[in-house]
Amino acid sequence: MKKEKTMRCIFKTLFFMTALLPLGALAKISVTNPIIFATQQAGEPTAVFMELHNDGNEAVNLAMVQSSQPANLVLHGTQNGKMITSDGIEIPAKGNVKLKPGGLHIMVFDSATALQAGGHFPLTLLFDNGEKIQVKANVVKYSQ
Ligand SMILES: [Cu+2]
Repeated sequence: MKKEKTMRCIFKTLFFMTALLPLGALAKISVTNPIIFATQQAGEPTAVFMELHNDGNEAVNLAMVQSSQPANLVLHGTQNGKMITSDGIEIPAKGNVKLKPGGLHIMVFDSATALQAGGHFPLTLLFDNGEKIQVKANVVKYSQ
C-alpha cells in the first residue's frame, strides 16, 4: 500500500515536469491567507498555514511545495497529536481545505535564515491537476 502511494507521488512529480497544461484550462485552485510562523534562528522548524479553495468539479491534491528560499518543505498531517508526513493534501470538488495548527500544514525545515514577523516567505504550490500557484506567506508571530 505504502509503496503504491510513493509510486503515485513520483508519477505526479514527473507529470509536473513534463506536461504543463495550457493555463487557460486551469485556474481551479485559489489560496487565501497564507501565513508562516516566525522563527528565532536559522534552521528552526516552522510551519505554513493557508486556506485552499477548489472551484473545479473534481478533487485536486496539493502534491508538492517549493520555495525560492533555501529550506526543506514537507506536507504534514496530524494524527493522535503527532505530525505525520502526507503524500498530498486533497481539496474536495467545489470545496475548501484549511491548513491550521494541530491539523494539516506545510512543514518548513532547515531554513537558511530566521524568519522575522512582518516579512514574507515565497512558496510555489504544485497541484496534481497541473496547476502551479505562487504565493508569499506573511511571517507572523507564533501563536497557539
Ligand atoms: Cu509538521
